[in-house]
Amino acid sequence: MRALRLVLGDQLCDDIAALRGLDPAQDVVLMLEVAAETTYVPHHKQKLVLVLSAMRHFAAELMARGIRVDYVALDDPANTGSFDGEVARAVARHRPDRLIATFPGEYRVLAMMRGWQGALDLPVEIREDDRFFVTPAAFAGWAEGRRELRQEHFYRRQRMATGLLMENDKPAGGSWNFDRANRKPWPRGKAPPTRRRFPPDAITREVMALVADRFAGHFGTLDEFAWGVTRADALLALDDFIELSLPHFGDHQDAMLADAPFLHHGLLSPYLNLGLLGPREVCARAVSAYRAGRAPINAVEGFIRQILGWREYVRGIYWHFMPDYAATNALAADEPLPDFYWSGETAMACVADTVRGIAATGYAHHIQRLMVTGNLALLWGVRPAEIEAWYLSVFVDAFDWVELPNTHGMAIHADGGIMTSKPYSASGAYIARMSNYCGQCRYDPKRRHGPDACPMTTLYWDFLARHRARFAAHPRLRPVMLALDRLPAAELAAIRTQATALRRRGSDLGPDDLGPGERGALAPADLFDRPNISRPASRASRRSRG
Ligand code: FAD
Ligand code: DLZ
Ligand code: SF4
Repeated sequence: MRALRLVLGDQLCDDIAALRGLDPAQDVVLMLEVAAETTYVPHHKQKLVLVLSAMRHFAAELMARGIRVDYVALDDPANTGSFDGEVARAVARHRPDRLIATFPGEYRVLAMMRGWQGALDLPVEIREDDRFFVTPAAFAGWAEGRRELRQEHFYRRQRMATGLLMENDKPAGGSWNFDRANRKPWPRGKAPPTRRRFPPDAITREVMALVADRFAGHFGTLDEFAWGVTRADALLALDDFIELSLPHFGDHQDAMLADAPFLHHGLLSPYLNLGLLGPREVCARAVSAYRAGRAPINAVEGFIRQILGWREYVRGIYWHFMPDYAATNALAADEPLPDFYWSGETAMACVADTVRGIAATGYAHHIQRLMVTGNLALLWGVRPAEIEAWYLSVFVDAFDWVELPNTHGMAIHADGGIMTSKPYSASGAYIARMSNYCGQCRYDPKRRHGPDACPMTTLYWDFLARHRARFAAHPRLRPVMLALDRLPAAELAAIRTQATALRRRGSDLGPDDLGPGERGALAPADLFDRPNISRPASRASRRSRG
């Protein structure tokens, strides 16, 4: 045999680098389901089904085209459970001249791959993953000598380099960024759109049974599994998005609505990240819709920026700064992750709805991730590794290269400002403006302390006070710092006491802690100075990097 060609679970594309030049007469494609990858964090059950079912479909498609695939299933009794073990067994089985792989999506996996040549005494070629617009080396070239690595600068450069949404070297529509038009809340009384679902086929049902049996303790439910698992499914999802949702994507990009996790978002990240769709084709379709007059510039520019800008930028940041990036903790956050991130049991309507949606679908849209669960983790001061393990576990689209910078950098500012010069911190007022959550919540987003105070708001003012020295000089935070300074000392003290009590409890006030009649009667001390509830060991501690 000539070449053994490794295809990982997030490299499911015909044109992946490792498959280029494949000789069907002599080469074998290697695909591995391994226990270590299914458990390095307690992945959502739907993520396990999505990855494993998509891998099985992809292998079947290759085989149908006459390509030899050596597919090691998770329940193969001889399966050693790790990439290292299975690659070694496959090399012994096939005795190839060389192993060809594509650059992986995780530093952890790259470290493994780099050990194979020595361990197996075999040439190992790790090819560039050219599904992305920008290579890690090109990103490093862009980053070199810059004082700040801002996404907006990177994005403009990518627009010019690719010509996407450009007209004679000028940005289409006369502006690089139309975000100001993209902050409308969801119209009151308007029903959310119905999005396409993909009913599980026989292969997916088989994987669902495997996951239900073997990963019963993992987060999330399987009942509503409706993700596509093939390229054909992903193309249908893309068609639907371009025709039905892209025209509205911009207007409501930042809106949140209870019981409606999808709205007009792309729902494309699982397909992009697994390789079932390519970023170039997705961008090209969006630009064509704009040129044909079927989608407005604010929508198409906003969408292109997410893929050509943010997605490429976070990957660049990941490979540029790893492995040290994951270890920073600029705000000295040291609180354990509250249990309600897993259970959804909280009286905070915004958090409960977001966690409920994630458990049911493996998905939350960007503003829920950033401004609800992310903002709360930032304000609460959750330890970076714990909140990052949560994000990596619960989303079907979560892979380290994209999850880590978004969480560590964008959401919790643990990188000290590499990604954003100021944290995305917000009080309940932001959530009240952009959603219908607060109307259904027993807290009041305007209250900073006291029994009805919104925990987001309490923790926001506490956050500003705790990090005053660090952020006081930031021009965009100056107005809130002035407001902080104007708070009467007694009020600030009450806020800080309440924030400490919230953290000590490890939860907000549980739904049964107060009857409606009692709310006004209890002073904060009565509510919070109780013994801490017992907390099971955090699942996040299972995560290991390195
Ligand atoms: P849309 O809103 O329709 O956006 C279109 C596409 O743009 C997405 O499919 C995605 O590929 C890309 N995109 C948008 N924003 C980002 C971004 N900030 N970074 C990278 N790509 C982006 N995205 C993931 O793919 N995997 C993750 O694990 C992940 N973790 C996140 C964690 C946090 C704390 C935050 C704030 C964001 C995270 N994101 C992650 C980014 C973003 O929230 C998701 O890409 C998006 O919600 C996916 O849904 P969609 O396809 O409907 O996106
Ligand atoms: C996420 C995941 C899971 C759950 N299972 C597998 C697997 O069994 N085999 C595999 O090749 N990949 C899996 N993945 C993706 C990997 O954990 C990892 O993110 C990628 O290999 C990095 O490119
Ligand atoms: Fe969330 Fe506060 Fe609004 Fe309740 S009041 S939904 S906790 S922001």
